Order: sequence, then structure tokens, then C-alpha cells
Amino acid sequence: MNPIEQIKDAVVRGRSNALSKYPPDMAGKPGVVELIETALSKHLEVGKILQQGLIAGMEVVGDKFSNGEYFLPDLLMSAQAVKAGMQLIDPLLRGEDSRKLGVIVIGTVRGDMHDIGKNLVAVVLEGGGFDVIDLGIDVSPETFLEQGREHPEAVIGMSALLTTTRESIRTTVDILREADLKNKIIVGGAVVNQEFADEIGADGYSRDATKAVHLVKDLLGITA
Ligand code: B1M
Repeated sequence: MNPIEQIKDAVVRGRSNALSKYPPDMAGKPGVVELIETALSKHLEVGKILQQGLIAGMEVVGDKFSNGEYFLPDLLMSAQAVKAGMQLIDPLLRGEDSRKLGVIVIGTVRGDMHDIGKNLVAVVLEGGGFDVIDLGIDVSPETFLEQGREHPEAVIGMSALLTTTRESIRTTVDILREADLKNKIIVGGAVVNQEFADEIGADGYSRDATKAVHLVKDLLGITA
């Protein structure tokens, strides 16, 4: 297995680091943290580590959960492994470029605790030159409203992973529109698509983190 495949495998197995006792059959073996350190020391691209290692691993975990092979504790261990890896590559993805193209206020909507995808979007946007205000998870419409008022130039991004919380996006967009906020709104997450975005009157939809950067640039008329 090459280093990126090893990272992906460690995510699938939910192995964060070499000291972890989980999973028991991997005791003493490196986890996501050590494997990323090795990959970086070999000058492997951070983007590849993210896309083909962490995200690809999490996709496998998602499939295993969906087909009943994995249960919630498995998910949590893998999510923790991704988080540990993200902490390591986050500063590299953000880069040192200090030019700021605009402000993004982003959050996972009310009732929803999923933040892996939203965090990726936030980091990639930051790496793309935007200032990102991350409101976290379970964000109420009132908080989005408050932030929209405070940052009238900001693009507001909402993420949802549950069929039920997709409706929180709709409610939040309605509240922002009723308050006559002029902020552009983008939406994303596994239960969201372009059709839904159009239906609720969002300004844009992106299916992944990289496309979110292009979408925001388009909405703000940034050509660079
Ligand atoms: Co949950 N979960 N989960 N979960 N979980 C899903 C989403 C689910 C599809 C699993 C399944 O049943 N097959 C299912 C939802 C079904 C549905 O409603 N349609 C589900 C469920 C049911 C639940 C619980 C209700 C389980 C329970 O308690 N019985 C519970 C709900 C808790 C809550 O939120 N209130 C729950 C809990 C959890 C964990 C806490 C264990 C954990 C979350 C950990 C965390 O986020 N910190 C978890 C996880 C990890 C998943 C799966 C396995 C993986 C999600 C993920 O991180 N994907 C997921 C199954 C799956 O996806 N196959 C599942 C990787 C991530 C990189 O992708 O988030 O889609 P994603 O983000 C992508 C794009 O969507 C996009 O870009 C990202 C990167 O490219 N994107 C945006 C995301 N946000 C964007 C915003 C944008 C633009 C693009 O602009 C603003």
C-alpha cells in the first residue's frame, strides 16, 4: 500500500494515532497522524492526502455504515481519525497567503451535528483566500441572522447531512430572506442538491469543498 492508501485505510479502521488502543488488532501500528507525517516528509501533496486519503476513507466508512457493516462507534472512531488528520494538514491547506477575497460565514444548521464536510469546506475556502467565520454545528437561524447582519458583505454557507435538518436550511433561508438580508447564500451537504437549492431560493449549491470555492468566487464576481 502506498502512503495515501495507508492513510485511507487508517481512516476506515478508525485508527487516529500509534498510541491508540483502537482497533485492538492494530496495537503499536501507526495511525492517521503518523502516516500523514510520513507522507508530508515525502513531500506528498496535501490536497491528495485530503482527497484520496481522509475523504476517500470516510466515504468507505459511510458506505459500510449504510450497508450495516459498521455501527455508530465505528463511525465515531473514523470521524475522530479524520479530525486528528485535519488538525495536522489544516495549517498547510490554509497557506500563508494573507490576501483576503471576502468573508464567508459557515455553519451546520440547527439539529445537525455533522461537521466533517463543513469543516473541509471551511478549510478549503480559507485556503482559497477567504476569511471564514465558522459557527460550528447545530446553528440556529437566529445566529445566522445575527451574523448576516454583522457581516452584510459575507456569503453565508449552510451545511446539512440529515433529511430532517435539510428542512432547517429551508427555515433558515426563509428567515434570512424575510429579514431582507442581502447576503448571498450557498448550501451543501449530502442531502442537498441543486434542485433543493433552487426550490428554497438559495443563491448557489456546491457538491464538494473545491467546487464551493469556485461557486463563491462566481457569486462575488471574482475572476482570479
Ligand atoms: Co451520521 N448520518 N448520523 N454521523 N453520518 C449520515 C449522514 C447518514 C447518511 C448515515 C446513514 O444512515 N446511511 C444518516 C443520515 C440519513 C438521512 O437523514 N438522510 C446519518 C444519521 C441517521 C445519523 C444519526 C441520526 C444516527 C443516530 O444517532 N441514529 C446521528 C445524527 C446526529 C445529528 O446530527 N443530530 C448521526 C451521527 C453521526 C456521527 C456523530 C456518528 C458522525 C458525525 C461526526 C462529525 O461530523 N463530527 C456521523 C457520520 C460520520 C456520518 C457519515 C458516515 C459520514 C458523514 C461524513 O462525514 N462524510 C454519513 C454517511 C455517509 O455520508 N455515507 C452519516 C464525509 C464528508 C467529507 O462528506 O459531509 O457529505 P459530507 O461533505 C462533503 C459534501 O457533502 C460537501 O462538501 C463536503 C466535502 O467534499 N458539503 C458542502 C458539505 N457541506 C457543505 C456545505 C457547502 C458546500 C458543500 O456550502 C455551504
